[in-house]
Amino acid sequence: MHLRLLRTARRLPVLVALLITSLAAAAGPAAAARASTAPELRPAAVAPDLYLVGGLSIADEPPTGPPVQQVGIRVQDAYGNDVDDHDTITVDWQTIDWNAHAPGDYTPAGGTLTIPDGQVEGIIDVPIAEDDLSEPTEWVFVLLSNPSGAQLGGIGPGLAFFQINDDDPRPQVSVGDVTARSLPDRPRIMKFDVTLDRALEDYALVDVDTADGTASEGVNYLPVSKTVVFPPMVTTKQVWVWVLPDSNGLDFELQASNPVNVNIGDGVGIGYIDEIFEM
Ligand SMILES: [Ca+2]
Ligand SMILES: [Ca+2]
Ligand SMILES: [Ca+2]
Repeated sequence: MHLRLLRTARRLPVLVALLITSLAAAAGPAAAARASTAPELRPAAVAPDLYLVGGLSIADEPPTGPPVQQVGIRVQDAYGNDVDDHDTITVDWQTIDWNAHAPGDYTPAGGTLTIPDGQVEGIIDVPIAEDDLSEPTEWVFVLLSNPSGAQLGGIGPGLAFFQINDDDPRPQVSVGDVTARSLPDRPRIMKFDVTLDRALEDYALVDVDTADGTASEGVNYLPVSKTVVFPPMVTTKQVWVWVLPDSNGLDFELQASNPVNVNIGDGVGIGYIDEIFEM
């Protein structure tokens, strides 16, 4: 083991010298070609460096049917200029979920894209799905691979992506009413349902605060002030309020405010502290 290390160490200067020699050899003709101004000395068969560049395209979730989103892949030189004079270019492609998910948001797709001579752009078609779900803005990657006639460029490199804008309304958040009697000897809990009228594929927030009606905070109930968090696809959360003894016949409110990602529907729940019969 030590002998092998020693031998490698002794060869290092030789290896470095070989590397420098080969780099110099590789750079030599190119440097000479750049330095020369005589056209006849330029290598005639050297094609310009071409790159396949995918950008961001934007799709709208359609109201009906599964229309197709077109993702453009452009042929550009090293300076970002479009190039249409090139040999036939081919590249494989494949869709990949980012925060959009196939097949609910789009139809997964893949294939080989061909960009003929004379065209500066090739188009990839991806079907977009329709749903009734309220969603955040979502993105899908299109991963390029195995290019022929050009290199992978742009972000990634070799990545394009497209955005899907949702077309479904935001949920409405409501606070339900609660009726319960207070107990003579101890506090009891009133459970308010805070609900979304439709599912949301995103987080939703809303503040809730108690407010006096005929009942007074600290005397008939303990005040609550908090933020209710709905994780994605959760439509019901409960807020508990402690009602103090001997408060029957009075009422207070639980009020919603400051919604995030939702709108407020019936934003006031009434807490009726009443003499109802309980099983
Ligand atoms: Ca989605
Ligand atoms: Ca929709
Ligand atoms: Ca939707």
